[in-house]
Amino acid sequence: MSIYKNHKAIELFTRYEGNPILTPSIWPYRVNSVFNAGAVMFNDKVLLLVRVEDMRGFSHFCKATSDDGITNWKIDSKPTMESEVEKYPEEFYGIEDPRIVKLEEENGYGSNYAIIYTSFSKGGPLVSLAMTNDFVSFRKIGVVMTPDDKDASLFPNKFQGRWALLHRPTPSNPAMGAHIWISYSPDLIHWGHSSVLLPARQGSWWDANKIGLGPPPIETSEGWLIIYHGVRQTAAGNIYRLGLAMLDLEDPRKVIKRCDEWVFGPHEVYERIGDVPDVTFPCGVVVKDDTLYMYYGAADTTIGVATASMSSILECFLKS
Ligand code: M1P
Repeated sequence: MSIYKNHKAIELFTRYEGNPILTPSIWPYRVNSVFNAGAVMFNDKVLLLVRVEDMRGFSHFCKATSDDGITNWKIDSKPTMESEVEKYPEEFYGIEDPRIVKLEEENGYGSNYAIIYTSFSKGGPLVSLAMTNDFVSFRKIGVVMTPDDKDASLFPNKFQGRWALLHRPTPSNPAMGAHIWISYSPDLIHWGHSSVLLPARQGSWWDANKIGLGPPPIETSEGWLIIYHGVRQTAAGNIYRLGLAMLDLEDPRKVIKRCDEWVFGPHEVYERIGDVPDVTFPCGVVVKDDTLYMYYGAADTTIGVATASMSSILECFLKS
């Protein structure tokens, strides 16, 4: 139920009327919350790698699959990918917010899928990488960006022989703003040639001071579509809304366009009330025909899905 009954703000995405589609109450084991899931098409099903927060407050990942990406989710009966603190001490306080990318070029690991996620280390959040072919066994590569850094994803292909990573380092001085950066690597391990790609705006903008990547970059005829979150700080707390940008297909350091208005934000009760109120936070999409399915964490408690046609998304770039 929306609290904005006759609200005239037009949002690009349409929420599934049965939202939220995944909740802690349907989980096969005892959990606090399920949110911020990576998404991919796998064996003709939609596969979500869901961030699950346990009753200690630590997160792990659990797989859920569905034929239509909306209903009849089959959820693993136990955690699918967990922290391994002995081998990977950076995962001390858990693993969070996975983004899944099907790699289209040889990567040296014999794996098709990269999972880029936040490890919550004793030194703060950082970016980690794991590989898989089957979403049953995972090969962890380890840390790729040191703290504080999160909200990261690879692109599926290399650019002039180098992998590219979008990520969001947080400066020690918050007044500097937290921006989306791009970095490059020849081998997925050694990263550099870093630069700010999308800066957080300032003042009263909806995406002032802190932004972060949402799902992995989406290849379109017009460029790499980026869905990102902007964090509006208010006297009542933060509001996590979503905006769009388009990057050049050949050279993603070039921002072709960034839309001014947000395209999605917390309206429904399950988005406005939860462990962290007023949060819409997608980490994964799948595209089927002309429809983009966006899976988003709602109030850090449940998962919703919203859809938009790719053509209507591309039209946004003509308008603003
Ligand atoms: O609570 C909202 C989100 O806060 C963090 O995101 P960011 O650092 O970009 O503000 C993350 O912890 C995320 O998991 C969480 O949903």
